[in-house]
Amino acid sequence: MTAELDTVTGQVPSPSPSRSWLATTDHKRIALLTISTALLLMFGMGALALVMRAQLAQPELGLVNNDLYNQLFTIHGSGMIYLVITPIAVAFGLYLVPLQVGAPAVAAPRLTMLGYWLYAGGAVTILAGFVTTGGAAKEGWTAYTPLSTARFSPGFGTDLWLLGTFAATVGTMLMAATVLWTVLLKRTPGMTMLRIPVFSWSMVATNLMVLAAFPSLLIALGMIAVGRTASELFSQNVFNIGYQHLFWFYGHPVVYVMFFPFVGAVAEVLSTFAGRRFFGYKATVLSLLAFAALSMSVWGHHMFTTGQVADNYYSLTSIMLLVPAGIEYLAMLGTIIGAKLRLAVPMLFALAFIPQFLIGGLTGIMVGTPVVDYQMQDSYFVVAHFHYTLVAGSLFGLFAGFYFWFPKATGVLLGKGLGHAHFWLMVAGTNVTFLPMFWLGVAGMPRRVATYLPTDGFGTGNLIATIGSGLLGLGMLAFALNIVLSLARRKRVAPDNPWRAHTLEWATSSPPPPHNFDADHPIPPIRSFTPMLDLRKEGRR
Ligand code: HEM
Ligand SMILES: [Cu+2]
Repeated sequence: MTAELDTVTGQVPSPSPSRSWLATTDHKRIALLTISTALLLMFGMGALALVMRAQLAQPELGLVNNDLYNQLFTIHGSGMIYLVITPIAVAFGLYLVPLQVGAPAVAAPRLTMLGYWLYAGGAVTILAGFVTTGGAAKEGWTAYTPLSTARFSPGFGTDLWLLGTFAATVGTMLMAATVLWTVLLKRTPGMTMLRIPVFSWSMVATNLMVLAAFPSLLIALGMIAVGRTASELFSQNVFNIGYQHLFWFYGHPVVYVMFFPFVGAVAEVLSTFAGRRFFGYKATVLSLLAFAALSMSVWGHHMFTTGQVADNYYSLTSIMLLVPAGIEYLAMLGTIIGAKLRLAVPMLFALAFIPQFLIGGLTGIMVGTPVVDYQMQDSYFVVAHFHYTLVAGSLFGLFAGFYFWFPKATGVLLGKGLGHAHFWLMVAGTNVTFLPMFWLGVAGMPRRVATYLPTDGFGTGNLIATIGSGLLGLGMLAFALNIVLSLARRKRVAPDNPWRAHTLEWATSSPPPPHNFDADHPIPPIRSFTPMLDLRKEGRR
């Protein structure tokens, strides 16, 4: 945008504050808009989960009816995936990658901004379903056919959901593409590919998966749209199975899109608070890329029980994922073992991530084994498994990164007391909510049911889970309060590098100037992936 000189004062007029945010081309502002929108939606989707948990607390409660319950789990699940965790994951990269690789701006900033607007518009479109006469979409986040056809899911809710999910997905893809472009082509001199930080590498792998996998979702959604007008399409089973292939070709990699960036964040936090370089940098980079490639070959494990896929093949590739995952775990452990750890709030979240995410990963290997999966399919065991990966894993990594980079982005540190309250309530809440669900699943409780019978014997486990979700709710309140109070009081003003971290973004001011580095905050010489640590070792900072 060329700013015109004011002929009277000779100064460049600054745009109005709202315009400078809503039509900004600064990657940091676009990212902060995305993260704020997604956090608001996270509270909304979490509130829907609390209603579900209240309904399930005891057998035969009548808080919500079956129809509304179906809307709740559909919008909760699809909202969390399409509108909360995936966009935040990509937006973390949008904020940080240009800073970490020393670029003054993101490549194609207007395309990036369009991405935000498509995403925000998509979110509004999906939620608008709640005010239509038939209610919001109710066929689950997977929208399997023929359930999602006009015959079984009449009403505008599903149409709005299709449109909104499509728009939000295109928006996320635009952001991912411009970040990838930035890393590949806009690095500062000296910043070779093997000197970009682990977090930026995790975003390279993530964005590659976004670009490779998300188009498949767009085609799958398009297929539903066709089927909603030409209903005979899905009377042929080949199209129903075909839909599942297209959906899961997207659906498995997206799970990794929702945790790679947070593994990257945890890696930066662990090495900072251990005061060491990240252990096994090259092995981690290779394993991230191998992991991303392999993730494109396992989708059929979601279709074992259709009897239409080669179980042995998909089981083998799924179990092979243990190799790159194991390398990343060893690298994380190698970074912290024997080091003197500083237990600041970001580090607490990063440390809890390690064992909790392991539970999600190992139970994934269990359901990746056909004999186990035939038994567990569509039970609460699966609900427990994926919430361990998404809540106990991704969300904890997200919070580690959030507390870590909040001072860089805003110039103030988040409060410690509320940070600790948030952390401990999350640890207790997560495990009390989701651990009993493994046993409920083994005992035979199916997922996506609005209630159960007193004779089923599911009452105790569900009551415990509901109490846990109350703790999670309190934890999230502490988090919200912490953000609001820290920003309003601005008591703990952040220096440039409050944690003594190692990577390039800490060389600039907090918050960074519009073009990331300036005369007061020049880019230091880049000789490794830890330029700030190098400066400190040379005694220059
Ligand atoms: C924070 C606390 C959370 C609680 C208490 C919670 C609770 C629930 C409940 C009760 C269900 C319904 C299970 C069923 O009937 O099948 C559900 C489904 C689901 N949740 Fe969560 N959830 C939480 C967070 C998350 C997060 C952060 C994600 C992340 C991406 C997520 C993703 C999903 C998905 C994908 C489904 C499946 C929806 C479907 O069956 O279509 N949840 N959750
Ligand atoms: Cu999968």
